[in-house]
Amino acid sequence: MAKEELIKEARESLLSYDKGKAEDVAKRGIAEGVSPQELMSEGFVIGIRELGEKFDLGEVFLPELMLAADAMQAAMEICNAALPAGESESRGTIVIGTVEGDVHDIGKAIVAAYLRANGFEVHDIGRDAAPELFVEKAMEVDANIIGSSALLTATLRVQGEIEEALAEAGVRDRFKTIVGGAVCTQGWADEIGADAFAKDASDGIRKIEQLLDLA
Ligand code: B1M
Repeated sequence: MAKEELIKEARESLLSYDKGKAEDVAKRGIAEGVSPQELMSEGFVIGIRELGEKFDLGEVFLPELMLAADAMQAAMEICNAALPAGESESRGTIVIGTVEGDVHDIGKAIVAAYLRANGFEVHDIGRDAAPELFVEKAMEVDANIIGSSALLTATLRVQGEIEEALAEAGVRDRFKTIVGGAVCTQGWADEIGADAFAKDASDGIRKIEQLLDLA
């Protein structure tokens, strides 16, 4: 089957909240040589965003969104498992999480998987993570980078609270910070004093490589 057709099917599987179809198309796509990155970024990610727009317009409701998110997660696991293995020697250590009050973790999981595939050691602290947890984990694993994801207007401020928690602990200069998520912008990163903003997973890799002078 043509790549375009598989990518279209991936998108449609989410628009029909069909987990079985999402898993099936992810497996078939990979078996037929479509890159897992392309399947995600051009298929599943577009599908879930289209559904978000429908949710915004009141055309679909929370139960459908939850079913689609479940299907997306299942497909993402298949795609992530097919990403090439990273280099054996770590290129840097990253603590990543979704901020407190926010359960959206699909984008964060994609970024974490891309980072691992690009040779970084990733410590994923999950979702609904308090600012102090980012700081504690970063100190524990002696991270180079702290990355946070926020998808709600109401939780964006927590990314600023991570900056404050780092300053309060007297360790702001020890780590570089990167922020991302649907509501996050370069302007917001500048306002809170984050070191970088990334609009998607590939941009995240680029920005982290720049922050660590690997680019
Ligand atoms: Co919710 N939700 N949701 N949701 N949801 C949004 C975010 C929303 C925009 C939908 C809408 O109204 N159009 C809206 C937020 C509006 C706002 O605040 N501005 C919204 C809302 C309102 C809500 C609830 C409040 C709904 C309710 O309960 N009434 C509720 C909130 C719960 C909470 O968090 N406390 C809620 C719940 C849910 C579900 C549980 C059903 C589900 C999440 C399941 C999960 O993640 N496990 C869900 C979903 C699926 C969405 C949408 C449709 C899709 C999110 C997603 O996965 N996108 C979303 C609409 C949208 O985003 N357009 C929406 C795909 C993902 C790959 O993209 O996460 O942006 P994204 O990640 C990208 C980049 O942003 C970037 O790279 C990623 C890969 O390319 N990136 C980083 C992300 N993090 C990064 C970190 C980095 C670097 C790059 O460095 C560290």
